[in-house]
Amino acid sequence: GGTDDQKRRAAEAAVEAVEDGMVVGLGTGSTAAFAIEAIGDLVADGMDVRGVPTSFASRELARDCGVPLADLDEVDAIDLAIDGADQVADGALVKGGGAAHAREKIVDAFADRFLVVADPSKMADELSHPVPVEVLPDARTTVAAAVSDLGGDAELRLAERKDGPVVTDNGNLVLDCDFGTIDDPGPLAASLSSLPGVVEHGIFAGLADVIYVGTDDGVDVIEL
Ligand code: DER
Repeated sequence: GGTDDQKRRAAEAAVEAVEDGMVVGLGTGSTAAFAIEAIGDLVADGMDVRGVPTSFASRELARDCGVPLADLDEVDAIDLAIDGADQVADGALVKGGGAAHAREKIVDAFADRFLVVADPSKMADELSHPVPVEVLPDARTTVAAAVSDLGGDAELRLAERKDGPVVTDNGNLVLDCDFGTIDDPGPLAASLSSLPGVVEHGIFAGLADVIYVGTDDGVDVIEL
């Protein structure tokens, strides 16, 4: 993965787009965390910003950083969403490393502008990262079988400091589905969405508006 300096540079560059009065979608992961901290600094300087968190983790961090929170049903619009990615290729993303992609996709897709914050290790010519798929617990075997029929290899995401599987904020499980190189993410995304028991998958195609890539000496900004 990238360095903290690269991640912080990407995050702080994206946060420059935050203006007084905005509602901002708060992404999940270590890169988005730097954005939440930077938004906390703006609030401390007197800016009126409300954050819509995408996970338990981003909600707790926003609280610690003093970012006022709003729920999705309290806001009319989300001006900007700032979120990380596990892989970026030609504007399409794989997300879900933090198992938060169900709520992330709701917020990121609803936002008027979706800004992705990344480091060079995330950038690729084609998507090849295993695709996280959140499933209803009872559907884990039927979805795994369907993923196999689609040419993928589904692996139940096990927890690190808990026996058994990772359980999402929504109480579901995650299958990490390795399809190898994904030549055309759109159709695969549609196939995954149609599988019974799939809550959400981590292919974010056609959603991102700008990619901020933090490098060792600056930030590359890719307008999509
Ligand atoms: O879970 C997610 O979707 C995160 O945004 C993830 O994709 C990126 O996390 P990172 O910034 O810690 O690499």
